[in-house]
Amino acid sequence: MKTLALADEISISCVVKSEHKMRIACLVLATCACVLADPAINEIRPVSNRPGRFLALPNPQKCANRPKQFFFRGHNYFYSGSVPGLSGRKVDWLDGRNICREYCMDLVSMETQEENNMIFRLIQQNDVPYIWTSGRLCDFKGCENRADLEPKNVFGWFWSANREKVQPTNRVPTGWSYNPWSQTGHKKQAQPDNAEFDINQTTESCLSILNNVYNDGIAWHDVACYHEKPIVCEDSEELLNYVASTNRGIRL
Ligand SMILES: [Ca+2]
Ligand SMILES: [Ca+2]
Repeated sequence: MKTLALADEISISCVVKSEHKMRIACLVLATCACVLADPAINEIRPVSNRPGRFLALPNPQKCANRPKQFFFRGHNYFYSGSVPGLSGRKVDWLDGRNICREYCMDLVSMETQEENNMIFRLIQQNDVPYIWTSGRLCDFKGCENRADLEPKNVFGWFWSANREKVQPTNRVPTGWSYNPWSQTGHKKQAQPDNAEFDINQTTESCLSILNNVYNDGIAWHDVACYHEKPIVCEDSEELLNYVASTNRGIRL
């Protein structure tokens, strides 16, 4: 079974960048999904021993007291390795999202080169081997018959945190001066290369930043989602707004 959380499935039709009405509709749908809190999930794992996993709801108390390690363009961020109680923890991609979501955050999304440079610097300065980001391949239910997502390895990536498309993987993104995807990896090919599929038929559906694992510096790689890594969380406006609107007077 290759399905993802309902919140992602519902909103995948919303993977369009700046259609205002569409985005409003997506926000409403995503919020409903949060409120209903029953998105069934079966994660892609070679051996599935954790069926029926869910997307976590935000915890108002944790949102109000979330770690605010650094601040950029209106969002707070933290690296799990710097947070007491989380340092030393490595988690798979969905657990990573859920740790962040309880704090009204989500895994980090690098929509601009400036934000990406900041995250690369954090990784370099803290000597972090790798992290999860919210990047996800649209390869689950709801992604079929979408000509705009083909071929998937070029046009099929999006940021789960806000459902914005990741720019095409095979060129320098518009507004950037370099391609953040590594030009090498396990198969000595440019990323994303879906290399693990050849080994055990597990798709590399999640976006990780690796620190020089292939002697390639700090760069983006597609990686199978079951691998366990530290995380960087970034404020989720959607979850913060939801908690603010349902908890009168809360200071976030
Ligand atoms: Ca971001
Ligand atoms: Ca790869």
